[in-house]
Amino acid sequence: MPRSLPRLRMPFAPVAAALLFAAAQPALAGGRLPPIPQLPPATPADLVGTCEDLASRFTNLPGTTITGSSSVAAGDLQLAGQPVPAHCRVTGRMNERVSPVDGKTYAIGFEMRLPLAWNGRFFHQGNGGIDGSVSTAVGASGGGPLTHALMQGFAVLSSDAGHSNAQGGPAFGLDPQARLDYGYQAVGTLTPMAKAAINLAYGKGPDRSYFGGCSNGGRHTLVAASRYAAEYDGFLAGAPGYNLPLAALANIWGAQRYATVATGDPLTPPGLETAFTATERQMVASRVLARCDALDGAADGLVQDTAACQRTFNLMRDVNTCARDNRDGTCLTIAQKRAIDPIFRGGARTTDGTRFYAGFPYDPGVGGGGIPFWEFTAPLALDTGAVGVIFKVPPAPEALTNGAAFALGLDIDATLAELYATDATYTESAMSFMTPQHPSDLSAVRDRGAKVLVYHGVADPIFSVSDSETYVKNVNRASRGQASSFLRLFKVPGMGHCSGGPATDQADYLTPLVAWVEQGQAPDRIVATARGAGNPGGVNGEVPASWAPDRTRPLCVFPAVARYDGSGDLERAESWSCVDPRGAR
Ligand SMILES: [Ca+2]
Repeated sequence: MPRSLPRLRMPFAPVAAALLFAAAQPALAGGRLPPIPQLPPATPADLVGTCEDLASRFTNLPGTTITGSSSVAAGDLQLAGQPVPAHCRVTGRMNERVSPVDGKTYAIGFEMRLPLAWNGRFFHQGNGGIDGSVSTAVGASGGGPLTHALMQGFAVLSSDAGHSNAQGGPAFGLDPQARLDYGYQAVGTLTPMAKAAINLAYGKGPDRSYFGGCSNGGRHTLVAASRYAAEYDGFLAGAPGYNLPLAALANIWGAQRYATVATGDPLTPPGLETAFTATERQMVASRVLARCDALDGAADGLVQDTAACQRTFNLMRDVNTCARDNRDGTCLTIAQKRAIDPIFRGGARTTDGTRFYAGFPYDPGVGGGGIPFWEFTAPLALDTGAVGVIFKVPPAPEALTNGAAFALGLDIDATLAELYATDATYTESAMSFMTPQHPSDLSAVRDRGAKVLVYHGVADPIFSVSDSETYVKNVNRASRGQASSFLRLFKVPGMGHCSGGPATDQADYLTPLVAWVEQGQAPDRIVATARGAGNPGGVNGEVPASWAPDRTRPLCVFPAVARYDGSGDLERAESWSCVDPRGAR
């Protein structure tokens, strides 16, 4: 382990973090921090001129080439069967250049969607994966959304973060500047351009500015909260991979463990999946339910009290052990248990036992449909290119052509050090350019009256909800136990990565965030809906048949959990209360 590897960036051990969190509340609750200002609300305005003439009005934006501006009529875009209002679509690119390293041409590609009837707000959309394409600038969040930022009248920006996947996917990582743009600099370049463009389009800049996205988009959001706090008033971070390089390496570490008990060829996703089959995952989910479902007052297929479940469920004890190697789907072998349990309960570790990424809590979502992609395909096909070519110093281009062998043969300890390394070509490490600069310090956000709303699926198999808990605990500790006045985490039981799973995964997070930022109405609970049969946002096939198709549940502010009131319709959020489990003990 090199001396440069900063120990403070390591997630706290869960027990230690819990103690710190518990201790911080009573001891420091009386501490005085400066008052938090209330930001005034945005006021609407109409587009000045026409969509078609925006290109000529945007010609003097620094470093920017506008490639198109056109009208999008009401209804040309649909959302959940509803017409998206009329808006302009402006496309362009910034900072076009030729790389001195790989000779390719790079630029920051973007589109803006500017409503004719504007609500006075800007929404910077962070996209998923390794970026590289300009996703439609609508500002969606929540599973099968029924509304989104564009629908609500925001001016929305989306970008490729400085590279095009058409040029070789993760190969952009060979270019140092493209690494930095992906990490944070594209956001820093685009933000003043977008605000200036909005000013030209409407005759005033945005009254209030928001940043949001899920997965890597959630990472962009928390990085923006760290680096660009002065530019944004609200941050909506879904499943934030704010330790993304560590999470990617942890996923490869997990694949190496699965490979030890695979009966098929572990170099292929189906072969790797033989380590922990769909039948076995669903069996484990049923055992989790048997132990944990009723802890929240109702055996309803959802485990609300994740922490209590981790204390209650024990894979080694609560799942039958197969006699010899007779894997018939009702049991796991001893070898399977020893390989799999540390992925969930322990978290990824170096050979000397140092944990470098969070574990994943047991939840009924372990049987979810998104698990095999993230557990068995991603480590062989996605994490390899990211770790090998975008994050490591020096990069390993062979990861582009032989990803599976690269992953299963990777030296985890050495690679972990390389995530913190620099050299003459790559002068900033991945852990510097990909993550928040000082993850526990949101004082700049707090002191200007901005707010951060995080949501995260409890069964997310790639970015651990436990890592988001650690983020909140550390910010809370650094802000005298008063983080909930500007940072709130809403866990979504059963939900996988950003959506899906046996869960109530459909929610509008943006409206409560705006009410918090602009009206001072802090969200205590957000009602989420299951996407059963007939849901206009798209049906989630993983909603169990035993649930009402439109079941609702409150999502609670961590560490509070939803608890059934003991009477009232079990299917409705109104029958559930958010309870702090620490007070209930
Ligand atoms: Ca339950």
